[in-house]
Amino acid sequence: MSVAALEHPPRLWRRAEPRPAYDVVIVGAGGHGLATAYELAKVHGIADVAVLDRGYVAGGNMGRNTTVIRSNYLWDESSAIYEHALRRWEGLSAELGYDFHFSQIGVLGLAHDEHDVRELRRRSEANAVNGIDSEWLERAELAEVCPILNLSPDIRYPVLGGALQRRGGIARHDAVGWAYARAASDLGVDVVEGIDVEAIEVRDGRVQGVRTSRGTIRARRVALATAGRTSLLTEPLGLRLPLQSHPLQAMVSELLEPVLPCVVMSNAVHVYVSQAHKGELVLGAGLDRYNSYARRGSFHVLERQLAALLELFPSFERVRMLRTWAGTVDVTPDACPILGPTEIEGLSVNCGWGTGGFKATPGVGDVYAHTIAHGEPHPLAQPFALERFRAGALIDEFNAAGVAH
Ligand code: FAD
Ligand code: PYC
Repeated sequence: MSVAALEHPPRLWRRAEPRPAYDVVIVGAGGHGLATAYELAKVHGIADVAVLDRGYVAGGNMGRNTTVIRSNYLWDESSAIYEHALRRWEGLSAELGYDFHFSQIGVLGLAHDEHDVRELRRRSEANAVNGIDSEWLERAELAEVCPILNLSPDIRYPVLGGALQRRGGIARHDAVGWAYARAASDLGVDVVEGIDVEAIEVRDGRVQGVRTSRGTIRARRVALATAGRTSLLTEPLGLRLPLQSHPLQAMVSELLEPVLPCVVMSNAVHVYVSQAHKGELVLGAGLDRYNSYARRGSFHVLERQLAALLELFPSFERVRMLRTWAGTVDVTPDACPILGPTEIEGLSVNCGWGTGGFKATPGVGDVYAHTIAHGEPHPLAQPFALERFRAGALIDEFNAAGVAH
């Protein structure tokens, strides 16, 4: 391939100026907003769409996550939507014409005590019933999957076994956002960066549009894809969402030769780690416990995750960390999303993905687009309606969420 062919084009998507009116305004140019716009245009023929972002494409959680993709959730409702997404991931690079390094290197969840063993085995069985690949591996079998993992019985929390989803993996998160932005833009969607949506305009119970830092934009339908900042837009409408926003931090190391063959996650000692294609270790841990919209977190969370990393991988002792950052994640009382229309006609919400929405991106795209296009939830979204908090039909996925909350 010539050097010119390898060069990145100067712009991937049109630099759009906001127009005074659209059929659909999507707030948030993270993966979810962009994937939704793409599906609206491609599948439903609705291209009179603007995606508005106060920052830049994939500058929110989309470009800040640790890129773990898997579908091994416990309950039928959630494993169905995540598996739908995983199947979409498997063909997505070809569909969008962009190589964002989706790699099914496998995701291994470790068990360190009897409770972990019971929960991971239970989840593997539940996954098997739903046709989702997940294998329980005894300690002796783990060395084959991850030779550098510390399997000594003499550590603080010895590894007792693990659940492996071989079809799980990683992808380059920001490039996924760029791929969707380009595809949506090519289909006529306006992707507008640097525009703050200050309020949603509602009259007589019906959405009218949005008031932004660049003037009012009228819209028949407004769809939020604003993750940790969603309540800021819904509260003034009297629409209270059971969401708490927390910082979630991550970090990357210097570049290493390939050493880590799969994603490894441990809820007990609390760290999760993978190796990106370029060679960095990408790792994270639990939430910062307090509520905050600030995209920074506390040092002790970083310190503890590094201690956990060294316990599991003593060979990383001299690895230097290059960068830390944080995103604002939106956590619900059952660690599941809120997805669907609201009591305000024309307004729908997609939020509450918390620490796990990157993997859902392509699934959210078509499920949310369907919801917006038809004014009613896609069958996969139905269990995730806001109504479940009134009805008490919660879907507890805290164990499968993979991040201590
Ligand atoms: P975002 O990408 O955050 O997009 C929301 C956008 O809305 C932002 O760009 C923001 O600027 C914009 N916005 C907000 N308010 C306004 C406004 N008023 N006006 C205009 N624009 C606005 N998930 C996984 O599946 N696997 C992981 O390994 C994983 N690791 C994570 C690690 C970290 C450190 C973090 C922070 C998150 C992680 N997640 C993970 C969660 C995942 O990143 C999110 O659930 C997912 O990216 C949410 O996608 P989104 O498009 O809804 O949100
Ligand atoms: O949802 O798998 C996940 C995850 C891993 C790290 C953060 N979230």
